[in-house]
Amino acid sequence: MSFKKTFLINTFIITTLSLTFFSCDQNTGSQVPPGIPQPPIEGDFEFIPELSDEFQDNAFDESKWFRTNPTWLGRQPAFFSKNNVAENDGKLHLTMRMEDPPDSLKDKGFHTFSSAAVRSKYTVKYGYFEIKAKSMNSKGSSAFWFYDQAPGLHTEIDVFELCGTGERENKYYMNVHVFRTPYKDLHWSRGGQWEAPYRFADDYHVFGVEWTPWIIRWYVDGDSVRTTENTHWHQPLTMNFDSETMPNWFGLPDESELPSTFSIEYVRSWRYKSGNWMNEGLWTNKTGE
Ligand SMILES: [Ca+2]
Repeated sequence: MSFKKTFLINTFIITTLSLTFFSCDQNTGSQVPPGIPQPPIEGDFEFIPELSDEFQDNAFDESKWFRTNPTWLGRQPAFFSKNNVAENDGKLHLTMRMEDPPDSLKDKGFHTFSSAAVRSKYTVKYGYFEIKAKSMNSKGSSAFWFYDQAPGLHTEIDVFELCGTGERENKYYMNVHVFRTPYKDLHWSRGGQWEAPYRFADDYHVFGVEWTPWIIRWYVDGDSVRTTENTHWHQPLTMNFDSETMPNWFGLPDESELPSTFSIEYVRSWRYKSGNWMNEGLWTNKTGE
């Protein structure tokens, strides 16, 4: 068989397989891989079904996710309401709206706004994680982040916190926080920022984070936008999507902007298959600073 003929046949087979292996989501027109999704970066990865969801069922998966943050009521003045979390049209939706809080929250600084949070029931340490999402078109935050609190450890990795309108509407904020270590009870953070040539509330984009014992690297639509040394983030963390009012940072949303919705087309997660470092906490600086 000539090379050309082989090439043409191979091309035909690959094209046919590609068409066969990707079904089209009729609601959104997006491509949904029916098999096990492959990570877009190189590495010895395995898929984590417990921390992945295509949100195609129109039914919120209670086996994977809490419909709120079970240990936090929200950032005042907005309180987390389970009614603001919905799965439909192949997406997970988190909404912020004007709403008076229940009486039990009124003396805790909550008023005027309700918001939404989804937290994973599983924790993970290291891997590659990505979501396809569109931010709220308001000053309510849209965030994808990891954290957990334990007696001697409280750390956080923010893949993004977005402010949908105003002067920050194209700013991509990537912070890592340390609140507590076995060595020190002191909050500090290391921030990073990238500026997009578009508004995050206008369209869906793919946001990823690569978390290894050595580095944390952020991706937007496949391009690396920041890398920082991993000096402290060696704790199994929960995965979170939420929206908060940020009165001291973004400013409160204007009434005319609400309700607004942070929509997530999918979340996909992979962990590293092997490596002796998987169960080690590699503290580079044991003073906790
Ligand atoms: Ca979807």
